[in-house]
Amino acid sequence: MERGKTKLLVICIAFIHLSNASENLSRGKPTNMSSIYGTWSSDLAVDGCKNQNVFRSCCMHTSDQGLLEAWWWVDLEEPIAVGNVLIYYRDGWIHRLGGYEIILSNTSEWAQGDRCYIDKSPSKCSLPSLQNNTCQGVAQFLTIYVDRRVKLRSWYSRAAILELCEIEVYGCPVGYYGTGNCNSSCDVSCVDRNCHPSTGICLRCSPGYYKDGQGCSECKQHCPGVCDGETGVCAHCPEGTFGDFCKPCPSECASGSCAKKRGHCEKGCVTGKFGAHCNKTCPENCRNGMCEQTVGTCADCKHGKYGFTCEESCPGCCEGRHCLQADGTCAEKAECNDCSALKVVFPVLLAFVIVVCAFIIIRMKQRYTGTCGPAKLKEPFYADNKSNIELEQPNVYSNSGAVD
Ligand SMILES: *[C@@H]1O[C@H](CO)[C@@H](O)[C@H](O)[C@H]1NC(C)=O
Ligand SMILES: *[C@@H]1O[C@H](CO)[C@@H](O)[C@H](O)[C@H]1NC(C)=O
Ligand SMILES: *[C@@H]1O[C@H](CO)[C@@H](O)[C@H](O)[C@H]1NC(C)=O
Ligand SMILES: *[C@@H]1O[C@H](CO)[C@@H](O)[C@H](O)[C@H]1NC(C)=O
Ligand SMILES: *[C@@H]1O[C@H](CO)[C@@H](O)[C@H](O)[C@H]1NC(C)=O
Ligand SMILES: CC(=O)N[C@H]1CO[C@H](CO)[C@@H](O)[C@@H]1O
Repeated sequence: MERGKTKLLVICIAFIHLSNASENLSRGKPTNMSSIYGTWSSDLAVDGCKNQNVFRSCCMHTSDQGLLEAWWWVDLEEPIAVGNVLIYYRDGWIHRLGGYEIILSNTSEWAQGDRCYIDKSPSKCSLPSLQNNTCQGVAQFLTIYVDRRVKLRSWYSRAAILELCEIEVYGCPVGYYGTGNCNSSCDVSCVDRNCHPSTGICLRCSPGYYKDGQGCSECKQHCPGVCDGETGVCAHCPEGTFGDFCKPCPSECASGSCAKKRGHCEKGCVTGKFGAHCNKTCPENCRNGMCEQTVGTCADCKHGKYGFTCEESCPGCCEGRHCLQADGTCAEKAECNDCSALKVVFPVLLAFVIVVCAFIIIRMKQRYTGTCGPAKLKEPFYADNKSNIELEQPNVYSNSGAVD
């Protein structure tokens, strides 16, 4: 409840600021300081009078009694995203400001606050009486502090004394930005809606977002809610993703998982693919499309092919058959010869046999014409004789009973 009310109040105040945006955020705000000299009170540093002559009653002044610390603060009355601070110092007395610090805090206990600026000017001449310093952070109190407990440089005053004529704090109420006009809203992706008062860049990004140029971007798709606010690097990538931003593993990795860092496929590739990222295709003649992952040599070749990548055809007789992958020699030599016998020798042989048979048949036919076959074989004597003599012989011998 209390928190909600405060928020509402902040929004209302912010709205007032929108309508008076050109006003310095420190002007007329409550102030305090460590000690006072004469009538030069702390409020004179936010009265809008920038005259740097201390006798014009435009500057505050702390005690001149040789104190070793001096401070002055302004209460901005709400958390302000501070951008820069203008300091108008008393002319001619800048050695008293040397080595000063600007401190941002949320309470008047400024010593525990953040030092947003520390002067390190090497000489009096390098510290002009009008200072314009970048001082970034969210705070309600802004303190100027001089410490002479240790005198760091010879040109510094011995005692700590502050004579601020005007302090202008530039910034915007938390949640708004705009140059000299806080009329733009900081993005929701900024932590607590805090952004740089003039650029609108998030001071920090909300959980689930990271700094991305001017704004904050959502953590990458596969890195749900847990990335580094500055770099966007994922704290933890889920299985199946890799790299700083949890990119999906290559789809060709076996079992869809890959090395967390660089995304190479540790568990091999899906069939037909090879390479560290499994994005290369195995040679087409690998048996079953499978090849070795690093260089893509085939584990085995399709029938009729050989070589590391199975580009070569098995020679001659082995075509369409298996030959050794290493050198192409036929794996089944005998079968290979049979194959050639059948293909070449058999038809020739067949033709030859046919021709011979035909010849014999013709010859035999010629011999049998008008004879009584069997007798002829029993009469070797007459083999040399003329056929008409032979023709008459069988009758003679068969009649005599010499046959059998
Ligand atoms: C202002 O500072 C003085 C010490 O210099 C302190 O005693 C006093 O309480 C402070 N006032 C406020 C309102 O903080
Ligand atoms: C003041 O409080 C805000 C939150 O309201 C916080 O963001 C900021 O860091 C604080 N500033 C300092 C100087 O502690
Ligand atoms: C102070 O510096 C800021 C940037 O740091 C700049 O925008 C602004 O104009 C300067 N103001 C003066 C009066 O020089
Ligand atoms: C903010 O004010 C400036 C100048 O007054 C104007 O140009 C700009 O459009 C305003 N932006 C918004 C968001 O109102
Ligand atoms: C395979 O992927 C790697 C890493 O993404 C890439 O460098 C390479 O060029 C890709 N190769 C092919 C053939 O696509
Ligand atoms: C940006 C802005 O509003 N600046 C004003 C701060 O206050 C002084 C007067 O003290 C004006 O002169 C500036 O213009």
